[in-house]
Amino acid sequence: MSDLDQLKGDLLAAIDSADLARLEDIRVSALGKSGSVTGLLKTLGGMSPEERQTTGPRIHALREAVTEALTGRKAGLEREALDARLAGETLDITLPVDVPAAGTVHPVSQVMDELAEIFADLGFAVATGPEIEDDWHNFTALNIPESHPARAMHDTFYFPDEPDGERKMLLRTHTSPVQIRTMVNQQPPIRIIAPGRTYRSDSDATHTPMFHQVEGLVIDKGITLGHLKWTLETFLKAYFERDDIVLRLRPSYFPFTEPSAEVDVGYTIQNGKRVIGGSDHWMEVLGSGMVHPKVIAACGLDPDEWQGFAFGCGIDRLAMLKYGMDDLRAFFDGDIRWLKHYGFAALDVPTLSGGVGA
Ligand code: 2U9
Repeated sequence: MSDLDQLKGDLLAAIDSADLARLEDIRVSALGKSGSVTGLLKTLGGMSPEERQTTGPRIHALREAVTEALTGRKAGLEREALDARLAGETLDITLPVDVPAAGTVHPVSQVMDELAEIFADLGFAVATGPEIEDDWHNFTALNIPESHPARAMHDTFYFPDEPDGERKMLLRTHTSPVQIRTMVNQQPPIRIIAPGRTYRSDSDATHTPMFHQVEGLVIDKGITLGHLKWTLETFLKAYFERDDIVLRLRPSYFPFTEPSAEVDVGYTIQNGKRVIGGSDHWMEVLGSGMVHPKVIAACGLDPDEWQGFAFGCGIDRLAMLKYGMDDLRAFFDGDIRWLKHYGFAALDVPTLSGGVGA
Protein backbone atom coordinates (compact mmCIF):
# COMPACT_ATOMS: atom_id res chain seq x y z
CA MET A 1 0.00 0.00 0.00
CA SER A 2 1.40 3.46 -0.92
CA ASP A 3 1.93 6.22 1.65
CA LEU A 4 -0.98 8.14 0.11
CA ASP A 5 -3.36 5.18 0.49
CA GLN A 6 -2.12 4.67 4.05
CA LEU A 7 -2.69 8.37 4.91
CA LYS A 8 -6.16 8.29 3.29
CA GLY A 9 -7.15 5.14 5.21
CA ASP A 10 -5.90 6.60 8.53
CA LEU A 11 -7.66 9.95 8.02
CA LEU A 12 -10.99 8.43 6.90
CA ALA A 13 -10.95 5.98 9.83
CA ALA A 14 -10.21 8.81 12.30
CA ILE A 15 -13.00 10.96 10.78
CA ASP A 16 -15.44 8.06 10.98
CA SER A 17 -15.01 7.68 14.73
CA ALA A 18 -14.52 11.36 15.68
CA ASP A 19 -16.92 13.56 17.68
CA LEU A 20 -17.48 17.21 16.68
CA ALA A 21 -14.49 18.60 18.62
CA ARG A 22 -12.11 15.88 17.39
CA LEU A 23 -13.37 16.45 13.81
CA GLU A 24 -12.06 20.02 13.86
CA ASP A 25 -8.63 18.80 15.11
CA ILE A 26 -8.47 16.31 12.23
CA ARG A 27 -9.45 19.00 9.70
CA VAL A 28 -6.65 21.28 10.92
CA SER A 29 -4.10 18.41 11.02
CA ALA A 30 -4.95 17.41 7.41
CA LEU A 31 -6.15 20.51 5.57
CA GLY A 32 -4.83 23.35 7.77
CA LYS A 33 -1.81 25.52 6.78
CA SER A 34 0.70 22.93 8.06
CA GLY A 35 -1.62 19.95 7.59
CA SER A 36 -0.49 16.61 6.15
CA VAL A 37 -2.60 16.89 2.96
CA THR A 38 -1.67 20.55 2.48
CA GLY A 39 2.00 19.50 2.83
CA LEU A 40 1.55 16.94 0.05
CA LEU A 41 -0.07 19.55 -2.20
CA LYS A 42 2.96 21.80 -1.63
CA THR A 43 5.30 19.00 -2.95
CA LEU A 44 3.60 19.19 -6.40
CA GLY A 45 5.66 22.31 -7.32
CA GLY A 46 8.95 20.43 -6.97
CA MET A 47 7.90 17.41 -9.06
CA SER A 48 8.81 16.64 -12.65
CA PRO A 49 5.90 17.07 -15.09
CA GLU A 50 5.58 13.27 -15.47
CA GLU A 51 5.54 12.64 -11.75
CA ARG A 52 3.05 15.53 -11.24
CA GLN A 53 0.80 13.98 -13.90
CA THR A 54 0.55 10.67 -12.02
CA THR A 55 0.81 11.81 -8.37
CA GLY A 56 -1.09 15.16 -8.71
CA PRO A 57 -4.55 13.68 -9.32
CA ARG A 58 -4.05 11.21 -6.43
CA ILE A 59 -3.20 14.02 -3.97
CA HIS A 60 -6.16 16.12 -5.18
CA ALA A 61 -8.43 13.07 -4.88
CA LEU A 62 -7.13 12.54 -1.33
CA ARG A 63 -7.94 16.18 -0.43
CA GLU A 64 -11.42 15.81 -1.89
CA ALA A 65 -12.11 12.51 -0.11
CA VAL A 66 -10.98 13.97 3.24
CA THR A 67 -13.04 17.18 2.73
CA GLU A 68 -16.12 15.16 1.79
CA ALA A 69 -15.70 12.77 4.73
CA LEU A 70 -15.32 15.72 7.14
CA THR A 71 -18.48 17.44 5.80
CA GLY A 72 -20.51 14.23 5.83
CA ARG A 73 -19.45 13.27 9.36
CA LYS A 74 -20.09 16.80 10.66
CA ALA A 75 -23.62 16.84 9.18
CA GLY A 76 -24.29 13.36 10.59
CA LEU A 77 -23.13 14.33 14.09
CA GLU A 78 -25.19 17.55 14.04
CA ARG A 79 -28.29 15.65 12.94
CA GLU A 80 -27.77 13.11 15.73
CA ALA A 81 -27.41 15.93 18.30
CA LEU A 82 -30.62 17.58 17.09
CA ASP A 83 -32.53 14.27 17.15
CA ALA A 84 -31.34 13.63 20.70
CA ARG A 85 -32.42 17.14 21.79
CA LEU A 86 -35.84 16.78 20.17
CA ALA A 87 -36.33 13.36 21.75
CA GLY A 88 -35.45 14.85 25.16
CA GLU A 89 -37.92 17.72 24.69
CA THR A 90 -40.91 15.52 23.87
CA LEU A 91 -44.15 16.61 25.59
CA ASP A 92 -46.94 14.18 26.35
CA ILE A 93 -49.91 16.44 25.62
CA THR A 94 -52.31 13.79 26.92
CA LEU A 95 -51.03 14.34 30.47
CA PRO A 96 -53.12 16.65 32.73
CA VAL A 97 -51.65 20.13 33.32
CA ASP A 98 -50.28 20.41 36.85
CA VAL A 99 -49.18 24.05 36.66
CA PRO A 100 -51.59 26.35 38.55
CA ALA A 101 -53.26 29.00 36.33
CA ALA A 102 -51.39 32.32 36.61
CA GLY A 103 -54.38 34.69 36.51
CA THR A 104 -57.33 35.17 38.85
CA VAL A 105 -60.98 36.07 38.37
CA HIS A 106 -61.64 39.69 39.41
CA PRO A 107 -64.08 39.99 42.36
CA VAL A 108 -66.48 41.99 40.14
CA SER A 109 -66.59 39.15 37.59
CA GLN A 110 -66.97 36.65 40.43
CA VAL A 111 -69.94 38.57 41.90
CA MET A 112 -71.51 38.89 38.43
CA ASP A 113 -71.24 35.09 38.04
CA GLU A 114 -72.76 34.63 41.50
CA LEU A 115 -75.66 36.97 40.62
CA ALA A 116 -76.33 35.13 37.36
CA GLU A 117 -76.36 31.81 39.22
CA ILE A 118 -78.67 33.03 42.01
CA PHE A 119 -81.16 34.73 39.69
CA ALA A 120 -81.12 31.90 37.12
CA ASP A 121 -82.46 29.73 39.95
CA LEU A 122 -85.35 32.21 40.35
CA GLY A 123 -86.13 32.13 36.60
CA PHE A 124 -84.30 35.33 35.57
CA ALA A 125 -82.29 35.61 32.33
CA VAL A 126 -79.21 37.83 32.02
CA ALA A 127 -79.74 40.77 29.60
CA THR A 128 -77.04 43.06 28.21
CA GLY A 129 -77.02 46.20 26.05
CA PRO A 130 -74.82 49.00 24.71
CA GLU A 131 -72.71 51.15 27.04
CA ILE A 132 -73.02 54.08 24.61
CA GLU A 133 -76.69 55.02 24.72
CA ASP A 134 -79.04 57.73 23.51
CA ASP A 135 -80.88 59.95 25.97
CA TRP A 136 -84.26 58.40 25.16
CA HIS A 137 -83.26 54.91 26.43
CA ASN A 138 -81.16 56.27 29.33
CA PHE A 139 -83.54 59.03 30.52
CA THR A 140 -86.73 59.88 28.64
CA ALA A 141 -88.26 56.38 28.57
CA LEU A 142 -87.52 56.12 32.30
CA ASN A 143 -89.74 59.10 33.08
CA ILE A 144 -86.78 61.46 33.35
CA PRO A 145 -87.64 64.23 30.85
CA GLU A 146 -85.09 66.85 29.77
CA SER A 147 -85.96 69.37 32.45
CA HIS A 148 -85.95 66.74 35.24
CA PRO A 149 -83.42 67.38 38.07
CA ALA A 150 -82.49 63.64 38.04
CA ARG A 151 -80.67 64.23 34.75
CA ALA A 152 -78.33 66.66 36.48
CA MET A 153 -78.00 64.27 39.45
CA HIS A 154 -76.53 61.58 37.24
CA ASP A 155 -73.39 63.60 36.31
CA THR A 156 -73.59 62.25 32.79
CA PHE A 157 -70.70 61.89 30.33
CA TYR A 158 -72.20 63.26 27.08
CA PHE A 159 -70.71 62.83 23.61
CA PRO A 160 -70.41 65.92 21.36
CA ASP A 161 -73.67 66.59 19.49
CA GLU A 162 -74.31 64.51 16.36
CA PRO A 163 -74.25 66.60 13.11
CA ASP A 164 -77.97 65.89 12.56
CA GLY A 165 -78.60 66.95 16.17
CA GLU A 166 -81.28 64.26 16.52
CA ARG A 167 -80.04 61.85 19.14
CA LYS A 168 -77.97 62.95 22.10
CA MET A 169 -75.44 60.18 22.83
CA LEU A 170 -73.97 59.44 26.27
CA LEU A 171 -72.26 56.79 28.39
CA ARG A 172 -75.14 55.03 30.16
CA THR A 173 -75.48 56.24 33.75
CA HIS A 174 -77.26 53.05 34.86
CA THR A 175 -78.15 49.70 33.29
CA SER A 176 -81.86 50.65 33.13
CA PRO A 177 -81.74 51.25 29.32
CA VAL A 178 -81.12 47.49 28.98
CA GLN A 179 -84.50 46.86 30.61
CA ILE A 180 -86.11 49.49 28.37
CA ARG A 181 -84.70 47.75 25.28
CA THR A 182 -85.96 44.38 26.58
CA MET A 183 -89.47 45.73 27.21
CA VAL A 184 -89.57 47.34 23.74
CA ASN A 185 -88.37 44.19 21.98
CA GLN A 186 -89.87 41.35 24.02
CA GLN A 187 -93.39 40.41 25.01
CA PRO A 188 -93.98 39.97 28.79
CA PRO A 189 -93.73 38.06 31.00
CA ILE A 190 -90.19 39.37 31.52
CA ARG A 191 -87.75 38.34 34.24
CA ILE A 192 -84.24 39.68 33.72
CA ILE A 193 -81.20 40.98 35.50
CA ALA A 194 -78.94 43.47 33.73
CA PRO A 195 -75.40 43.53 35.13
CA GLY A 196 -72.74 45.74 33.57
CA ARG A 197 -70.56 48.83 33.43
CA THR A 198 -72.07 52.24 34.08
CA TYR A 199 -70.52 55.72 34.02
CA ARG A 200 -70.88 58.90 36.05
CA SER A 201 -68.55 61.87 36.42
CA ASP A 202 -67.72 61.19 40.05
CA SER A 203 -64.48 60.17 41.79
CA ASP A 204 -63.50 59.59 45.45
CA ALA A 205 -62.88 56.60 47.79
CA THR A 206 -66.41 55.27 47.26
CA HIS A 207 -67.08 56.47 43.68
CA THR A 208 -65.23 55.78 40.41
CA PRO A 209 -66.20 57.27 37.01
CA MET A 210 -66.85 53.72 35.79
CA PHE A 211 -68.63 51.37 38.17
CA HIS A 212 -70.79 48.25 37.94
CA GLN A 213 -74.50 47.90 38.54
CA VAL A 214 -76.97 45.12 38.50
CA GLU A 215 -80.61 45.88 37.99
CA GLY A 216 -83.53 43.49 37.94
CA LEU A 217 -86.89 43.74 36.23
CA VAL A 218 -90.04 41.65 36.40
CA ILE A 219 -93.03 42.46 34.18
CA ASP A 220 -96.09 40.23 34.42
CA LYS A 221 -99.76 40.31 35.47
CA GLY A 222 -100.68 40.83 39.12
CA ILE A 223 -97.17 41.67 40.37
CA THR A 224 -97.07 43.30 43.83
CA LEU A 225 -94.63 44.76 46.37
CA GLY A 226 -94.84 41.37 48.13
CA HIS A 227 -93.16 39.69 45.13
CA LEU A 228 -90.47 42.38 45.20
CA LYS A 229 -89.70 41.92 48.89
CA TRP A 230 -89.59 38.11 48.66
CA THR A 231 -87.29 38.24 45.63
CA LEU A 232 -84.84 40.64 47.28
CA GLU A 233 -84.85 38.65 50.53
CA THR A 234 -84.23 35.38 48.67
CA PHE A 235 -81.47 37.01 46.62
CA LEU A 236 -79.66 38.51 49.63
CA LYS A 237 -79.90 35.25 51.63
CA ALA A 238 -78.33 33.33 48.74
CA TYR A 239 -75.71 36.01 48.08
CA PHE A 240 -74.53 36.43 51.69
CA GLU A 241 -75.07 32.71 52.31
CA ARG A 242 -77.02 33.32 55.54
CA ASP A 243 -80.60 32.64 56.59
CA ASP A 244 -80.78 35.41 59.21
CA ILE A 245 -80.92 38.24 56.64
CA VAL A 246 -83.43 40.95 57.70
CA LEU A 247 -84.63 43.60 55.23
CA ARG A 248 -86.12 47.01 55.91
CA LEU A 249 -87.91 48.86 53.12
CA ARG A 250 -87.90 52.67 53.46
CA PRO A 251 -90.11 54.88 51.27
CA SER A 252 -88.04 56.76 48.71
CA TYR A 253 -88.30 58.42 45.32
CA PHE A 254 -87.07 57.36 41.87
CA PRO A 255 -88.66 58.76 38.70
CA PHE A 256 -88.95 55.26 37.17
CA THR A 257 -90.69 53.51 40.07
CA GLU A 258 -93.86 54.29 42.07
CA PRO A 259 -93.97 53.53 44.92
CA SER A 260 -90.21 53.43 45.46
CA ALA A 261 -88.29 51.97 48.38
CA GLU A 262 -84.72 51.95 49.54
CA VAL A 263 -83.74 48.61 51.00
CA ASP A 264 -81.60 48.34 54.12
CA VAL A 265 -80.08 45.08 55.32
CA GLY A 266 -79.46 44.42 59.02
CA TYR A 267 -75.95 43.76 60.34
CA THR A 268 -74.18 43.16 63.63
CA ILE A 269 -70.70 44.14 64.77
CA GLN A 270 -68.44 41.17 65.57
CA ASN A 271 -64.81 41.73 66.62
CA GLY A 272 -65.05 45.31 65.39
CA LYS A 273 -66.22 44.19 61.91
CA ARG A 274 -69.62 44.55 60.23
CA VAL A 275 -71.23 41.15 59.70
CA ILE A 276 -74.39 40.99 57.56
CA GLY A 277 -77.31 39.35 59.42
CA GLY A 278 -79.47 40.21 62.43
CA SER A 279 -80.96 43.66 62.95
CA ASP A 280 -78.68 45.61 65.35
CA HIS A 281 -77.73 48.15 62.68
CA TRP A 282 -78.92 48.96 59.17
CA MET A 283 -77.10 49.61 55.95
CA GLU A 284 -78.57 50.59 52.59
CA VAL A 285 -77.86 48.03 49.84
CA LEU A 286 -80.52 48.41 47.15
CA GLY A 287 -83.02 50.75 45.54
CA SER A 288 -86.29 49.33 44.27
CA GLY A 289 -89.94 49.89 43.49
CA MET A 290 -92.93 49.09 41.33
CA VAL A 291 -92.25 50.08 37.70
CA HIS A 292 -93.91 53.45 36.99
CA PRO A 293 -96.96 53.11 34.66
CA LYS A 294 -95.45 55.84 32.45
CA VAL A 295 -92.32 53.66 31.91
CA ILE A 296 -94.47 50.65 30.98
CA ALA A 297 -96.45 52.82 28.54
CA ALA A 298 -93.26 54.37 27.04
CA CYS A 299 -92.20 50.83 26.04
CA GLY A 300 -95.49 50.24 24.19
CA LEU A 301 -97.22 48.12 26.86
CA ASP A 302 -100.59 48.74 28.52
CA PRO A 303 -99.95 49.57 32.23
CA ASP A 304 -103.49 48.43 33.11
CA GLU A 305 -102.59 44.97 31.86
CA TRP A 306 -98.91 44.70 32.88
CA GLN A 307 -97.25 45.56 36.20
CA GLY A 308 -93.82 44.91 37.52
CA PHE A 309 -91.07 45.62 39.97
CA ALA A 310 -87.49 46.72 39.52
CA PHE A 311 -84.42 47.07 41.68
CA GLY A 312 -80.84 48.20 41.35
CA CYS A 313 -77.60 48.09 43.27
CA GLY A 314 -73.88 48.58 42.88
CA ILE A 315 -71.97 45.35 42.18
CA ASP A 316 -68.68 46.83 43.42
CA ARG A 317 -70.30 47.60 46.77
CA LEU A 318 -71.83 44.11 46.94
CA ALA A 319 -68.33 42.67 46.39
CA MET A 320 -66.82 44.93 49.07
CA LEU A 321 -69.48 43.91 51.60
CA LYS A 322 -69.01 40.18 51.01
CA TYR A 323 -65.26 39.97 50.46
CA GLY A 324 -64.02 42.72 52.78
CA MET A 325 -62.28 45.27 50.56
CA ASP A 326 -62.57 48.87 51.73
CA ASP A 327 -61.25 51.07 48.88
CA LEU A 328 -63.22 50.97 45.64
CA ARG A 329 -60.40 52.62 43.64
CA ALA A 330 -58.16 49.53 44.11
CA PHE A 331 -60.74 47.55 42.07
CA PHE A 332 -59.57 49.25 38.89
CA ASP A 333 -55.84 49.87 39.55
CA GLY A 334 -54.81 46.53 37.99
CA ASP A 335 -52.31 45.95 40.83
CA ILE A 336 -51.24 42.31 40.47
CA ARG A 337 -50.76 41.92 44.28
CA TRP A 338 -54.36 43.06 44.94
CA LEU A 339 -55.67 40.77 42.20
CA LYS A 340 -53.73 37.80 43.62
CA HIS A 341 -55.07 38.51 47.11
CA TYR A 342 -58.72 39.19 46.29
CA GLY A 343 -59.04 37.25 42.98
CA PHE A 344 -60.73 33.88 42.57
CA ALA A 345 -59.46 30.66 41.00
CA ALA A 346 -60.53 30.47 37.36
CA LEU A 347 -62.14 27.06 37.66
CA ASP A 348 -64.15 27.79 40.83
CA VAL A 349 -67.44 28.51 39.07
CA PRO A 350 -70.10 29.55 41.60
CA THR A 351 -72.92 27.08 42.04
CA LEU A 352 -75.83 27.26 44.46
CA SER A 353 -75.17 23.72 45.64
CA GLY A 354 -71.52 24.47 46.40
CA GLY A 355 -72.25 27.86 48.05
CA VAL A 356 -72.06 30.68 45.49
CA GLY A 357 -68.97 32.29 46.97
CA ALA A 358 -67.01 29.05 47.40
C1 2U9 B 1 -86.91 50.04 34.29
C2 2U9 B 1 -87.77 50.34 35.31
C3 2U9 B 1 -87.29 50.55 36.59
C4 2U9 B 1 -84.24 50.26 38.49
C5 2U9 B 1 -83.99 50.78 39.86
C6 2U9 B 1 -82.94 51.64 41.60
C7 2U9 B 1 -84.20 51.60 42.07
C8 2U9 B 1 -81.77 52.14 42.35
C9 2U9 B 1 -79.40 52.56 42.37
C10 2U9 B 1 -78.88 51.78 43.50
C11 2U9 B 1 -77.46 52.15 43.77
C12 2U9 B 1 -78.32 52.56 41.37
O1 2U9 B 1 -75.90 51.73 41.80
S1 2U9 B 1 -76.84 52.67 42.27
O2 2U9 B 1 -76.47 54.03 42.28
N1 2U9 B 1 -80.60 52.06 41.76
O3 2U9 B 1 -81.91 52.61 43.45
N2 2U9 B 1 -82.83 51.17 40.33
S2 2U9 B 1 -85.22 50.97 40.94
O4 2U9 B 1 -85.52 50.64 38.10
C13 2U9 B 1 -85.94 50.44 36.83
C14 2U9 B 1 -85.08 50.13 35.82
C15 2U9 B 1 -85.58 49.93 34.55
C16 2U9 B 1 -87.42 49.84 32.92
